[in-house]
Amino acid sequence: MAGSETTVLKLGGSVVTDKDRPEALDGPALDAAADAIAEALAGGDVSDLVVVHGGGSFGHHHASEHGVSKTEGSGDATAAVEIHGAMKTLDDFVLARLHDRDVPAVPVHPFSAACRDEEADLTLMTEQVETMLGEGFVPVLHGDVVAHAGEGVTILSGDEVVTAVAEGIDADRVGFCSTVPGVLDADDAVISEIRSYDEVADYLGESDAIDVTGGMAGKVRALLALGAPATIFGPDDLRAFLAGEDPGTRIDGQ
Ligand code: IP8
Repeated sequence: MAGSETTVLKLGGSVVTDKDRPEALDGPALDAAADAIAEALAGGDVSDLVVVHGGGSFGHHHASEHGVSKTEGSGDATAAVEIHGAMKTLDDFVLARLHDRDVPAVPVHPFSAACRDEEADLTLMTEQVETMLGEGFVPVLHGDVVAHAGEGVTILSGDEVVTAVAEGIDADRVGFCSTVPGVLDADDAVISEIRSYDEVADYLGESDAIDVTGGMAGKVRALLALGAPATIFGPDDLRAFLAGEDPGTRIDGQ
């Protein structure tokens, strides 16, 4: 039993959608994730839970059609609404599968709750997320478009949402359910723990540039800077993570 621990869980877009077909859900994978979440909540393994999902074949498809990325913006309102709309469609599927299992999930759309300044620094409002948790809801956020000073809108990845919401609500645990079982070493074995970037620079590369591709190097750097331990694991380990275990790779820079 986790008491009043707050957990932020990211469901990777590649886990819950079929990335090869535009706007295609991976129904069985989403069902399996929703089952694990519902059981963990019902069994008291997690208490305060925030879910964040990525874009998969919904957001990314429309983002590339409109030439919008984390750094390349667009001032076209139609582009912004189409990308955001695709993410809301995916979000509706995620909410519906959670509701089917009596999970009290409610949507939080980052487009209306976040912005980037001219240095691309992100501000995400989280008071509403805390109030929702206090009322017993499971807030569900997602990657989205975000108003970006000087750029119109740019893409806000689900990973950035996870980091910002975890910091904003002072989360105790952060989990990334991804298509890989963790951070892999040169022999493709899962590295069980990372406490500094130096330990993995040989596998992930030395570059300290901002990672615009959503690759593992940028993710590990961001998670080392987070005030809470984070775990990266594959879909088969979601139950174990929610039960309080650290499957896959635990990243703790504190
Ligand atoms: O899949 C991207 O989120 P991610 C969201 O977490 C959009 O990178 C709108 C493409």
